[in-house]
Amino acid sequence: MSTVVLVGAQWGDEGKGKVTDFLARQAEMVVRYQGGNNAGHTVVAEGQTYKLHLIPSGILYADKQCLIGNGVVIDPGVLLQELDGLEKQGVSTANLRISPRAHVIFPYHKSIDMAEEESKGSRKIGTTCRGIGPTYTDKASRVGIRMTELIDREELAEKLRDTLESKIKVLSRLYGVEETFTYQEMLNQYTEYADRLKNYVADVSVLVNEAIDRGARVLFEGAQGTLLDLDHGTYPYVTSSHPIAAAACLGAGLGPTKIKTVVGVAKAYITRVGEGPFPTELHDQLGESLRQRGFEFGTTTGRPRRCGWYDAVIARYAARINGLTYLAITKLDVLSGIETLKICTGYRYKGEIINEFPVSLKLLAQCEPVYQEFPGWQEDISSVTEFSELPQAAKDYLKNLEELSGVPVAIVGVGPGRAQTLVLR
Ligand code: 2SA
Ligand code: GDP
Ligand code: MG
Repeated sequence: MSTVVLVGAQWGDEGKGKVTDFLARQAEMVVRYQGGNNAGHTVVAEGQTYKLHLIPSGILYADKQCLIGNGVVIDPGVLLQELDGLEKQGVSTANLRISPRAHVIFPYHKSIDMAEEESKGSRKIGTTCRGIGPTYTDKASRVGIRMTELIDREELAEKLRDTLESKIKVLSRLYGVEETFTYQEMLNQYTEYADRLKNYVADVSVLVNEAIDRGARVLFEGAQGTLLDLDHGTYPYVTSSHPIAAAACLGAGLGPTKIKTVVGVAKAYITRVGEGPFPTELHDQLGESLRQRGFEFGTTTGRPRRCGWYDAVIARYAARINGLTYLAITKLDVLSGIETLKICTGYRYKGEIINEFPVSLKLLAQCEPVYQEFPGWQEDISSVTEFSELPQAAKDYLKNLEELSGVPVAIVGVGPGRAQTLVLR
């Protein structure tokens, strides 16, 4: 491993937290480069469960530097809660650094997120209502407040005065929401946050490039997934950042020539939380059973996740968009006990077979999955430690999944714990 970008190859929640924690053993530095506390990355280590939202999943190792890049949006109250929670669990956060260029989430961003969702009615996106979209909107509109301004009292006071007034007007006039935020209260609260966070602020781009140039192993941890990418996902049912591999460069401040390997994390089936078309979704008892067995509920919001068969059209799309070197397949254990397994190999649309993931959502919504069927296995595989110990049917399922996806499988998850990980390559 040299410079590795780890991305979600589906609609998020593929198990990126677990795989990052696993790969972080060999890294010196772990970097988050997009998203915010919409993300929920679960790591189970030494019998403890950690739910990380903003802090990179490498934090559980005392000797790894963990960086939050400029591409991330930060809710400082949530970040401080996460820091306190980790310290309480005995995890040191001394090695965390935050980019001064990262944008800050304020309470009005959350109110706007909620009001926008409400106003869309049945066309709502199903956001996490954490203020992510409105914060990236402010960044693109060049009215956002960054960490560097947050930790400068005068700049914060001035920028917040300008912004807050206009946001209260927007909420009232556009959405009929009367907020009772007061400037002084918000300023006091954010000044308190700044006092606690300022020692973590450092130039992440400099740190990352220095580390790579001295030959250190750096791991970039994507949040959400390829199909939630603002450009390449199922727009408009996407997040407002770029969960794909290319964004690691933009969101941490390095050039593409420095990335060597891209690992796509995918479940052995597929899930989605939030609205939007989903060709292989299972609306029956099997979908419900996958949700229960895989414990498919949002790590941040607790929302039930929609479940379906593994979709190789999506896998091939993720391989192309991210330039995947390897796949890490998680949750193979959840498929134990199913008599016949299916993998979607293409879509049927008006009698024609489509092999490329469509752009038009209207078209995607009318696509019917074409499946290949494979025999399942009955054995509990959660204590298997070597690929060779897997039942033959599980080995064959993985082989077929690999061939249909067009990317070699390097890692297989057979449970949430660190030890429940098989290394194939
Ligand atoms: P947002 O809040 O603006 O980013 O929402 C836009 C869409 O992105 C989806 N999204 C997610 N999908 C899967 N997992 C996410 N993280 C949490 C988790 C989600 C949770 O780990 O389980 O707890 O509900 C995540 N974050 C954003 C979202 O569902 C919208 O479709
Ligand atoms: P992320 O957002 O991609 O990090 O994924 P989440 O943490 O939101 O959701 C993945 C869930 O699956 C978490 O509860 C993990 O602990 C769990 N998980 C990860 N890998 C495996 C696996 O191989 N098997 C099982 N059973 N659970 C897993
Ligand atoms: Mg998640």
